[in-house]
Amino acid sequence: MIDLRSDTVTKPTEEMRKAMYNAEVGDDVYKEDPTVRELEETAAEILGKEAALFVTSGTQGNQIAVLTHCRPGQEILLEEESHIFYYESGAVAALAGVQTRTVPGSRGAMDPKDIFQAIRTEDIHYPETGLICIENTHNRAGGAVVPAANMEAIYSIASANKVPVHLDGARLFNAAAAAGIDVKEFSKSTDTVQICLSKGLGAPVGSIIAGSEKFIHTARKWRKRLGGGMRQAGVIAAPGLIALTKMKDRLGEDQWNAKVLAEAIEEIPGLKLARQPETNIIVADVEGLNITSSQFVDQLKTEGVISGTFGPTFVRFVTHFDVSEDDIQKAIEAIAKAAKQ
Ligand code: TLP
Repeated sequence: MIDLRSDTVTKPTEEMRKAMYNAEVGDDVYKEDPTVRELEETAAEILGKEAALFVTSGTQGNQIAVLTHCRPGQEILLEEESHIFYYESGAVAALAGVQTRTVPGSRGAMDPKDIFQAIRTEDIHYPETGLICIENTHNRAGGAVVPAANMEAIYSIASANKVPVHLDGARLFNAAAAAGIDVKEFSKSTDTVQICLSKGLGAPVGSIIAGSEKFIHTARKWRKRLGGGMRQAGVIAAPGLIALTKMKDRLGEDQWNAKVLAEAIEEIPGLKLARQPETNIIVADVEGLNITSSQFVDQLKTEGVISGTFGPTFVRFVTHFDVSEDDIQKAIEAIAKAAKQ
């Protein structure tokens, strides 16, 4: 099977497994795990922040950020198809007790003018704006790169209004690879950042949140409350360290494979691209085949390729470390066959 459902499906490399075996460990709730500390320090440096915290998942990282920045009854601004709004099971309402105010995006980028308009002024009737969330790359926009200049413009409006900015950078290294810039060019326009080690970077588990020392101090407490205080977590931090330091330089390969796949999909009768791919995510529209996305996904599975539904007629394909150039050629043939049936 060629699994193009998500870049979350990557298996740890041999080097990662060896690092897990050899990892020096301690009790991380007492901050005594040297491997976790090394991962957190390395991540903070790469992201240009004072401190960082190793968390269990991207969702946990985003939720800890919202919980740490906000108080119940506040409002958060976020793009209308952002992961925090769309895919986190309503957690911001269930856990942080904040309400969401969504802002439309163009290829995932919110217009700074809309952000300016949406920030609440002081009024007894209004909730306070507690946080602005940006997502980069933007998953539902088809892995689109939110330009650094757009983030800078939003950050400047946010700062002028004393509203913090959180970046859901689950695939931030993909954005940096596609834009040809350092991740700091994005993270500098944020107060806090969440990055996933377990997506394109290939670690088996874990995410990082980074921000000021003060923020991370409180975030650590929220992580504990959520049951995310881990003990000898060095065994999972060790592959994360390899992901962070060695795997980010190969993301261009995934993006190249995505480009090859997207160009081929465009040529298949009945299929069209729903989004222009910029990184490792391709969204195809199967409406022209007069079938639903789930029917297409089922059909394609019988041809040996796993994909995911992304709307009634949208199908998502994600390239990653465990998919070779050769697999992409096989996937193209399978997609063409499935589209014919
Ligand atoms: N995204 C997953 C699914 O949840 C949709 C995927 O397969 O793409 N932020 C963004 C932008 C994400 O895409 C994801 C995962 C997360 C956060 C959450 O990360 P995890 O799965 O580690 O909780």
